[in-house]
Amino acid sequence: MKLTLIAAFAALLALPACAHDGVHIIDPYARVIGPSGAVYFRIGNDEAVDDTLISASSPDAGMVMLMTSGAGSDGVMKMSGVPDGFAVPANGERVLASGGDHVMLMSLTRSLKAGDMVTLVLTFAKAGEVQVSMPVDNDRKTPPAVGPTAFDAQSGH
Ligand SMILES: [Cu+2]
Repeated sequence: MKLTLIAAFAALLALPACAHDGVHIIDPYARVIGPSGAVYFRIGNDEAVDDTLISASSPDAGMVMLMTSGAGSDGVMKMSGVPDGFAVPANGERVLASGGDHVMLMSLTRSLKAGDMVTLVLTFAKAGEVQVSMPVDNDRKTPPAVGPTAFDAQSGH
């Protein structure tokens, strides 16, 4: 009995520290061009209910918006705001990636270079606030969520 308890306790300790309130942020990074930037990451949801990323803020930016990139009806790639937020399916994942969904940083409060850390506070409908830090990495490539990566080279995201 005692041995079983110790084994169970050891297994608990081995759990990753990110098991908080159902959602966790995977592989976040920021791409910065001048006074603005775009942040990409994956959102994992371990809960049996859907969640939604409804807003974001950052001490490093004057304004933060949830945005998506994609081709308009005229075929031209453009960005637009996502007022309803990013839905994250139950027991699933939502990918924010170059050429698609992203968190936009505007009016950066300091100049950021490669390797600098950026802090984001993400607000989820169910999980509440999740704070995440990520490096600036303008060279990292993620697979485009939608459309060609050519848009990426032109706009910075
Ligand atoms: Cu944008």
